[in-house]
Amino acid sequence: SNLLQGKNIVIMGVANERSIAWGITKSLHNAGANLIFTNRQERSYQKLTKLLEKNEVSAKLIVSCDVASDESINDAFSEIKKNVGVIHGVVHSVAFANRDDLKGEFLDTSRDGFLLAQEISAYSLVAVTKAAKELMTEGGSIVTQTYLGSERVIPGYNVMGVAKASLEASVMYLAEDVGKHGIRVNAVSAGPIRTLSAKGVSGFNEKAGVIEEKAPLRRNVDQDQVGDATLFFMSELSRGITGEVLHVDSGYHIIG
Ligand code: 0WD
Repeated sequence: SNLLQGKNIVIMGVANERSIAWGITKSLHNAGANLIFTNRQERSYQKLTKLLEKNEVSAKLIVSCDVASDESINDAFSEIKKNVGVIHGVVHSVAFANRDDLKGEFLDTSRDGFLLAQEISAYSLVAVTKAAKELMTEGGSIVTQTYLGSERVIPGYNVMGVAKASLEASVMYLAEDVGKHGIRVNAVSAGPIRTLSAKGVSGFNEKAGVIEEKAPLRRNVDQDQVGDATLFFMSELSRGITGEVLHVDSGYHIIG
């Protein structure tokens, strides 16, 4: 398709081939988007350039960006402005919590662990939206990635569930602020997918098993399905939608 022909879209959070952001990359690339990537670590940069080469996807630009730092975010978007100019979309696919806080009881979460999860997984969307807005002079779409652990207690998800609740509330408030500039902000709530980050959450296999047993579609979702839902949010097909959380989870969230 050519749903995103001529659109410049920033993708944050490709760590490797299993990353949700990589599934999104494939969908947006196939829709004709020009892609700009940000990643945190040198290691991810090496992996990303190899992945792009192997899949014959050409990046317009790759810049480093640690969302823990306002300076890093501002430098990244300045560089994007200098090299690309106007952007039409941002995919925010980053989160982090200490491994120790993703097992046992939520009650044991430390002050630092709580704040870290909030900073990287929720506040980062606020800071990124603010920086990106300056480059979105033709309007645009911002899409983040969330999980059901924000709406109900999912054992082990703990501090990240609370951070995702904060992320989803941020989606609403940001949608209100940037809506008047023609910018939409939405979230995709994916079912469990085996990625580097998912390995840090205790009980992953059980979670995936429950989906196969109980979700209406009786199967797990993959990165490509999240990619296509994100493409919908990036494209004009979703032009009437903002502040929304769309579940891409085989329908699991409707089951009591
Ligand atoms: O089951 C799952 N895997 C689900 C994940 C279900 C529903 C939602 N999600 C969410 C995650 O919570 C996250 O928000 O999807 C998003 C992407 O997660 P992923 O694809 O599962 O994880 P992974 O492949 O590990 O990518 C996470 C990225 C990595 O990218 P880089 O390029 O930095 O290696 O988040 C990055 C992490 O390193 N990240 C950061 N990026 C910039 N600054 C930072 C940071 N400070 N910390 C972590």
